[in-house]
Amino acid sequence: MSDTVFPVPADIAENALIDKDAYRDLYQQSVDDPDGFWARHGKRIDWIRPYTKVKNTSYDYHNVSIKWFEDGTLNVSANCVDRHLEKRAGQAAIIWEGDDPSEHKVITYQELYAEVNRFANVLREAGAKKGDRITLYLPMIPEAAYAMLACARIGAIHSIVFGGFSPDSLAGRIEDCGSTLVVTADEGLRGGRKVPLKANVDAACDRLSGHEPKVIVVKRTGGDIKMKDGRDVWYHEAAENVSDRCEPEEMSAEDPLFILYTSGSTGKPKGVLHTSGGYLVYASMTHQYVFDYHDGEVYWCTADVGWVTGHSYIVYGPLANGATTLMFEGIPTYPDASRFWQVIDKHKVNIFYTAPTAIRSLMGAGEEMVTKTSRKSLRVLGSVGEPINPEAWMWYYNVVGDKRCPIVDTWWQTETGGILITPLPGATDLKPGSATLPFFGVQPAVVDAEGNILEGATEGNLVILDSWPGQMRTVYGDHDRFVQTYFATYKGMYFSGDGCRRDADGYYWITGRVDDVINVSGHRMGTAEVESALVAHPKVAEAAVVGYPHDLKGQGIYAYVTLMEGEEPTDELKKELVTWVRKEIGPIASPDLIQFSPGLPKTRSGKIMRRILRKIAEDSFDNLGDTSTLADPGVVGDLIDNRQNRA
Ligand code: 6R9
Repeated sequence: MSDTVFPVPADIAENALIDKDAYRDLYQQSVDDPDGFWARHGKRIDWIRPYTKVKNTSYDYHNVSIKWFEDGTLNVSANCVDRHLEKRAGQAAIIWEGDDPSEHKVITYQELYAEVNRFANVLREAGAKKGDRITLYLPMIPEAAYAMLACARIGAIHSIVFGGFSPDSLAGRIEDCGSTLVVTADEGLRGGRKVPLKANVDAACDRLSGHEPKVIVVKRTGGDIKMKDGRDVWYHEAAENVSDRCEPEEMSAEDPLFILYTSGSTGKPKGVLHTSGGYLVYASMTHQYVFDYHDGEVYWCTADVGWVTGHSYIVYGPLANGATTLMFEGIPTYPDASRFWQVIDKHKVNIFYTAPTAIRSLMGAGEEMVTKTSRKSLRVLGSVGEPINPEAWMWYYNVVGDKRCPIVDTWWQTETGGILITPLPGATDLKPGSATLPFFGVQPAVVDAEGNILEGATEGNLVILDSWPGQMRTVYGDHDRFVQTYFATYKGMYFSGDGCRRDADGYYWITGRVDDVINVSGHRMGTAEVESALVAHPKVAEAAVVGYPHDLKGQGIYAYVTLMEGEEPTDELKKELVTWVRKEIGPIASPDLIQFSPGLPKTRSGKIMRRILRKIAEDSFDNLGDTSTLADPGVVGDLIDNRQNRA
C-alpha cells in the first residue's frame, strides 16, 4: 500500500466549506455532544413541526432502537423541490445525459416541481396512499427521480429494484414488501442495447402468488410491449388527466422513506429501511461537505438509482441542497471509453463521483482517451463502492484530475444511508487507498474477533460505536434479523461486515468484507444467493461460492459445483449454469469461474469450509490453515489439482 501523502491543495483549502481546524472542532463537538451538534445541524432542512427531541438511540442487543428528531414533521419532496423555488426556480436541478450522446435534457427546479407534483397525482390516482410500498423498476431517466420524489410527496415508501435484476429477483422484492404498485418503463437503453424492463415486470407478475400490483409504464424507447387491460397504464396518458399540484403529506421524521434490498451473508436480500428526517439531514450534510459543494456547481455521480449511492448522492442529498445533479443513462464505454470525460466537458462538471471498477476499466483504454478532453471544470473527484487500489487512485489523480483535484474515497454502505469515513477536500491530506477519517458524528473502532476494542495502529474488524442520523432503522418486516445481522456479533456495537486497518495517523484503510458477501464491480452479492440459484438447477447437487481477486471487477465470483450422480462435467454445462444464474438473479451475479468438484471440504458436522475454498480460488495453496477437522481431508488435494485456470 502506498504511504505517500497528498496535502490539501492551497486553492481548495482557501475556498473550502470545511478546513483543517473546522474539521477538528466540529468533529470534536459532534462526539462530545451529539444532541447539541445534531440539534443545530438538523435545522439545515425545513421542518413543518420543528423537533424538540434529537437523538434517541440504543445499541443494546436486547433493545436495539434508533430514532432521530422523532417529534419533528417534514416532507422530503418539499425539501428537495418546493423550498428551492424562491431562489432557484430557473436553475438546473437535473441535467439528464442520455445513452446516446445526441440526447440530453435540462430540468429546472420549476420544471421538477411540476413533474413531481404530476407524478404524485398519478400515483394517487392509481390508488397509492401514505405508507403503501411502491416498487420502481426504471432506467436512468428523469422519471426515476420524479417517481422517487413523488412517492416521498404522498408518503408512500419506494423500493427501487436495479434494472439489471431478473424477473425472479424483482418478484421476490415485490412480494417481500407487498408492493401494490410497480412503476417501470417500456425498455431501458444502455450502451445502445435495449433492456426489456416491461417484459421483465410481466414475467415477475406471473410469479407472484396472491396479489397483482398495478403497473405504470413510462415510455422510453417506444419499443413493442404488451399492456395488460385493467392492470397496466401508460404514464403519459395518466398524466394528462391530473393536475400539477399535489400537497405534500406531513410526515413524521421516523416515517419510512424507502426500502432498498441488499445482499447479506445469509439468506435472501434484506429490505433495508430508511426513514425521513435523519436520513435527509445526513444525506444532505454529507453531500455538501464531503464534495465541498458550492452553489451553482455541476455535480455528477455516475451510480444507478437502483443502488444506495444513487438514492443519497444523485437524488436526495444534492436536491435537498439545491444543487445541479447530473443523471447519466448510459455506460462508461459507449460510444467509446472517452464518454465520461466528454460528458464532463459538455456539461462543465465540477465534481465527479464514480466507482473504482469504472476507473480500472477505463485505465485499460489508454490515457489518450482522457487527455484528448479538457476536464478543466473539474475540482473534486470521488470514489465509492469498494476499496480503490493505489494504482487506480494514482491514475484517477494524475490523468483524470491532472494532479489538481483531491479524491474523496468515501466508505459507507446501504445500511449507513450516507458516507461515514471519508476525506473532506479542504481538510484532509490524502493517502491513496485510504478512506481516511470519520465524518462528523461517526465513531468508528477496530475490534478483534472477540470484540475487544483495539487502540492505535492496528488491524481488525470495523465497527461503529454509536448511531448517526442516516443509519438504517430496521430490516423491513424483520426487526430481529436487523438485530442479529448488525448487533449480535459484537454486543453494543454496529458491525459493518468490513475488515480494516488503522495507521499511526489514525487513517482507516478498508480491506474488504470479512463475511460471505462479495463485491463484484462495486455490487454486493451474497454467496448464499448465488449458491441457492445454482442448486436450483436440476443437474447440480451442491455448490459453494466464494470471491477471488479480479483485475477489473475487484472480486470475481468463483463457484465450486458438485453435480448430481451421473451428470457429465462439460464446458457446455458450465455455460448453461452461467446462463441459469443470470436468469435466476441477474447478469451481475454471473459466475466468472466454475469448477466442477466431486467433493467439497466439509467439517464433520457438514459445514463447508469456505476459508479453504477462498484460498484455493486465490491460488494461495501454501497456507490453507488447519485442515485436520475436515471429514475427508483428501478432497482438498483434488480441488487444488483441478483449480479452474490450471485445469
Ligand atoms: C455505498 C455502497 C457496501 C460495501 C461496504 C464495503 C464496500 C463501499 C467503499 C468500500 C472500501 C470504500 N465499500 N465503499 N470499501 N472503500 N470507499 O457501496 O454500499 O452497495 O451497500 O456496499 O461496499 O465492503 O461494506 P453497498
